[in-house]
Amino acid sequence: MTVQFRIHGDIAVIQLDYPPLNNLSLELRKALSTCLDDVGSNAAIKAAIIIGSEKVFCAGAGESDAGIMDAHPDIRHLVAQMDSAAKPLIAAIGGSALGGGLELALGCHYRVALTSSMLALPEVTSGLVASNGGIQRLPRIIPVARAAEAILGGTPIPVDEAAQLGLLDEVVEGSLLDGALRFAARLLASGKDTRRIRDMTPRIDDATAFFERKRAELKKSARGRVAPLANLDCLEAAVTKPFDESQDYIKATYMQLAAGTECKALQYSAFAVCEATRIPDVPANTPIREIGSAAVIGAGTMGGGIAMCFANAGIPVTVIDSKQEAIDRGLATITKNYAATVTRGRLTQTEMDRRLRLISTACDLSAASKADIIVEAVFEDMPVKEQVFRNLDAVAKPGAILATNTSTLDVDQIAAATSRPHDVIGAHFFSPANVMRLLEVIRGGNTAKDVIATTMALGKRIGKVPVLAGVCDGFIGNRILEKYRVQTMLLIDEGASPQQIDNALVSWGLAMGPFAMGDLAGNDVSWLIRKFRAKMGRNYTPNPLADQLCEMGRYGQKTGKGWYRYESGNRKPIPDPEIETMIAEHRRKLGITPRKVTDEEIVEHCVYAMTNEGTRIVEEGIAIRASDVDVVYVNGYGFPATRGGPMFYADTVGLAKVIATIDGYVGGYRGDSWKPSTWLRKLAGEGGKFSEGRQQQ
Ligand code: ZOZ
Ligand code: NAD
Repeated sequence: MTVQFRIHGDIAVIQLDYPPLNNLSLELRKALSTCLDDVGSNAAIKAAIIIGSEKVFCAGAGESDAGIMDAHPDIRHLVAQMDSAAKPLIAAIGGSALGGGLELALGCHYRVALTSSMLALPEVTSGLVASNGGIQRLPRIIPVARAAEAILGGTPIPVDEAAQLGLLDEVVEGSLLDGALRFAARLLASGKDTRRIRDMTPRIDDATAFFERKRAELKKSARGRVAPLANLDCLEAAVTKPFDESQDYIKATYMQLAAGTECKALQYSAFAVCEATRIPDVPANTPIREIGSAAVIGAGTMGGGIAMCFANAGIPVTVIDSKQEAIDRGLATITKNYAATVTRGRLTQTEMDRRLRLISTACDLSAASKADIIVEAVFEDMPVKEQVFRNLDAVAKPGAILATNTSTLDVDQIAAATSRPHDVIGAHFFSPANVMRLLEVIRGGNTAKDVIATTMALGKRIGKVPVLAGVCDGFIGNRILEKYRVQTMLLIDEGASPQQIDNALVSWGLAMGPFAMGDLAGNDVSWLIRKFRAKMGRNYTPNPLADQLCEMGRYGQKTGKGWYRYESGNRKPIPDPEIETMIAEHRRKLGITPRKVTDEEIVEHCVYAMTNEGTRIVEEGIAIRASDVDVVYVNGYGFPATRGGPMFYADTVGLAKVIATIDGYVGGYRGDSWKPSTWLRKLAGEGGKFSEGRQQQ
């Protein structure tokens, strides 16, 4: 069944019944169109209600096959049929009315909704535009400026506001159907008739000035994205041109966007996240351990954020640190972060209090004895971690998962400090741990399969995107980061500044440049890693500037100074002349006369360094597939999903061009820092793509 048709007195009820999301499949569209014809031809029916379930009205197209989407009646024609119906149509919205779902509701003459409903045109977030009348009707029923905000951000319009703006005619309490029937009866009694949004006039004072201003704003903020500007162009056409005239332009723009790289990259990114949970030797039916409580060791930058992840998911967590002042500071930071979210209106005070109640603290490791999972987040120092795991082995209950948040260290060596290496795993969170979606799960040589399955499942439960990696120095993410940061330091040698590098990468689409990111994560963490590598004589690349920075106590945001300086209570990086002097002195010592480095070469050096190392990581089996590298970078390091990730991006550039560019670097300044990947060269020679093979053969 796709649609149910009932008659209540003189009101027809057309119920979308196509679980789980009432997507606008061809079958549903045909059935709905037939019901609309029946309403029109039955003289006893005076009005009709279109309703879904109380959880979902309709979540849009849900189909990307152009052939099926274009088959008659396509969504646009179905909405037009509704719009031109001779009897009042009322959309009764429960739950989500997203994309095509909201477009369907906008094709009705009236709309009522439950308070729990979600109304949005999120197409821009998929690199698309709402081409079935949504972008034309929304700015006719609510003010253009507010419609622009909702369309360009793809964000929901809260129900209360929707009612106030006229997008909803009534907010229903209790049963949605009863409320809609009452509304329809009142409507008929009042003698009101159909009311077509397409005939309304968009509300805006000076359209030319508005769109000019918006375009200038977007050019700055879109950071290489195509869809936001395309949406703005369509919105302008929708507002300034007659309804039918703008329709063809919007449809053509949709087709262009759907065929474009940005939309494909976003589709790929979503697919890659699902793919990452497929582990060949750990099938989906692997039993998992029950996780009812957690402990986190270390109340520093990461420990606090990790504790928030557990509390946010309703899992009680004990934070343990050897120092009471570290606990006090950690708890204060957690409270401050929650309070900021409350202030922004994204969390209620009650929910904040509930989450804080789930977090307890202790100074003694024995407080972890009842936890089902213990995540260690102490200093990045092997002897310290080994000691913590030795102690945990003595106190943790049998079957508890012992996880380390190490950034780079050998998980097998840490596991060897315990009598239960099969229970030990890496659970690598990313800074800020409460915000970044990635959870890099590191499988040791002895890690039990149920421990892997449980940690991957727990990752999903706490709202993360889990990706499995093997043991090596830095795993997937930081091993690539190391190579990328080497390039940034060489670009500094040559003449670039930290802010030029950060700005170039942010303008290209990264959420944050590498220097601001170092300040966020703590430059002291990498310093500890360098010292350890130097001591072990393994994987050590000198970084005199970063060492000097740490010797000056410039650890980053946590000390108010790093590559930038920070004003109290503000995370905005401010360039600091002290750093310019330090860099100038460094170049003088190297005997380098600075040259002009272009933004293009900054982006190319950095991104190709990621691709090149990502390739090796797949070749060595540290990552299961190339798309896992992309998932790590998009969800853990702010790489733009609109470019897919460093591997997908290389595909879009063309692998032959990428390897030729890298070969060119080998002959340039510190060319010895590049080791062009043999797999990349082979694949380029074969005319292949990472996103076709995905898995290393
Ligand atoms: O700028 C966004 C971003 O995604 N930046 C990239 C961050 C990144 O790359 N992280 C990875 C660091 S590397 C790492 O973690 C691995 C590691 O092992 C490092 C170890 C050393 C390396 C060894 C090398 C060999 C970001 C999400 C940060 C901010 O987003 P927006 O620009 O959209 O800003 P807002 O203001 O809208 O923030 C969104 C929410 O995030 C909260 N937030 C921001 N900064 C925070 C923070 N929370 C806690 N701590 C911070 N520092 C902010 O409050 C807001 O929260 P809600 O709840 O109000 O939404
Ligand atoms: P941090 O210096 O901010 O915090 C470490 C905390 O551990 C301190 O509060 C310290 O008092 C406590 N501690 C030290 N030894 C302890 C012990 N024996 N018992 C109990 N507590 C102890 O460090 P951080 O940045 O939170 O990093 C912690 C771990 O997470 C490191 O392994 C680091 O590599 C990793 N990591 C860091 C980041 C980042 O961005 N900072 C990201 C991912 C992973």
